[in-house]
Amino acid sequence: MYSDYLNPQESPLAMRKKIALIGGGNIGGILAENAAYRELGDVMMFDVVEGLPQGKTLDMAEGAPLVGSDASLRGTNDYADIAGSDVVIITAGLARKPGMSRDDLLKTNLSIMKQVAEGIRDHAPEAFVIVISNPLDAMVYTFKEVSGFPKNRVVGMAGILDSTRLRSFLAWELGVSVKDVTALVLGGHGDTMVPLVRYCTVAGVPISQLIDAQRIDEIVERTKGAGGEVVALLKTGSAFVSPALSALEMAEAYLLDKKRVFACACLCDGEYGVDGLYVGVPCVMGAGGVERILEVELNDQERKQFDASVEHVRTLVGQIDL
Ligand code: TXD
Repeated sequence: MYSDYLNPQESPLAMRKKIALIGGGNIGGILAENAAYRELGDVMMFDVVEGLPQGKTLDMAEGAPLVGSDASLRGTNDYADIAGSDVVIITAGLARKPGMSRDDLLKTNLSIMKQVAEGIRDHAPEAFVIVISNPLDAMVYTFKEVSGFPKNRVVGMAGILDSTRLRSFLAWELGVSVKDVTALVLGGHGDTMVPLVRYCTVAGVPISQLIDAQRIDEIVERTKGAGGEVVALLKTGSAFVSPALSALEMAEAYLLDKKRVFACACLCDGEYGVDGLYVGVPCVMGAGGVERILEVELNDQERKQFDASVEHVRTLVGQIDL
């Protein structure tokens, strides 16, 4: 029985942080592997499928000597095992199939998120929670409402992924290092997302000086459709490596108090003229979780696109019956 398996590092004296992963599927597996192998913290993977989290984490734990990691990796079907988690990352829920929008997942994933929120509220009430499940803006809102956690400890992973995708496309276009490209994508995590081209740079140089306007528009459209592009190719699910790596940047910023600036789905209470909704905005992330939201200047066109994106989120959230 798995419960007989005792990971020697699973000691009450372990000084590592504890990272719980709710959902042990495609993204959950990448999260577990990278979090443990980077020794970001000890990993506890939860899933409703018997054996899935136990088997995945046992396999990873057995490979640990090859990467020199001493972080523990455990799987469970019991929420009690996430007790004491510093960070909880939620991927529980269905993923898209070709032809589906993120919004099509609302009904099914809403009932899952309610269950997950209760489990985390009851067993890891002090954790910093990163929601990944789609439709993201509605799922993170649901978690906040059901759990009652403070807004600085509930955040959605989306804009950082969309911004990262835009960074990649720009770097490939210009033949430059991805390290030197910065990009910012705000708004809802869907077709109405708002890539802020004016704030995209290569080593501080605005991309408008380096790429013609028509090509920039094409790259912006690819960014908006990037998730769907992967779904169409995979046919059996959605992107899972880049989302996992994006969420780990957020978890690391919290655990190591890095004061990173990311576009994340944060609860806006008046910022950007938005009240009581989670939408993608730039925030400072550190030991205080979402420590503050940065309000950047938007021109008329950007403001119009942002407001339209917010309205889409508001309509989606309006369908939630808690
Ligand atoms: O940028 C973003 N936020 C998006 C999010 C990027 C990519 C994927 N996005 C969404 O993440 C996707 O649309 C899904 O809603 C989630 C998870 O995607 P993943 O690809 O990891 O899905 P899988 O492989 O189907 O894994 C989901 C796991 C699976 O193992 C189920 O058994 C489990 O969730 N599951 C549950 N775990 C806990 N509790 C409950 N109730 C539950 N139901 C299913």
